Amino acid sequence: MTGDQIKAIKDHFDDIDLDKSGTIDIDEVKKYYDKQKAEKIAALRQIANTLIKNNPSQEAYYEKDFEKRVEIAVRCHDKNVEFFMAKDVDNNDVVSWQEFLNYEARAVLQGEKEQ
Ligand SMILES: [Ca+2]
Repeated sequence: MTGDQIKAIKDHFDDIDLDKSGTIDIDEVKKYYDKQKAEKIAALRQIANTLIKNNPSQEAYYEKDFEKRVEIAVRCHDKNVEFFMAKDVDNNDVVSWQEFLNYEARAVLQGEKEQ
């Protein structure tokens, strides 16, 4: 691990740790993924609008398709939150910097090995 890699992990941690308490709780994780979900849904909406504009007779189909994709985005959000909280190894309901670093460092090293 280089200093830059650790700094990138720390920046990511600080992004999620909204109240800068040094630990991440489930509300902070939800807020973090809520933002991603909102961006994803906005992007899906824009794609649907473009498709409908180009092919108005298929509007009902594109609307259904949009709704399905939103459903998936919502399910992904819940899974992401659950998956994130699995980093809480000592089960005290918050993810500490140490837990986060251990997990992310492992992912980085795993990625380097696979390249
Ligand atoms: Ca916090």
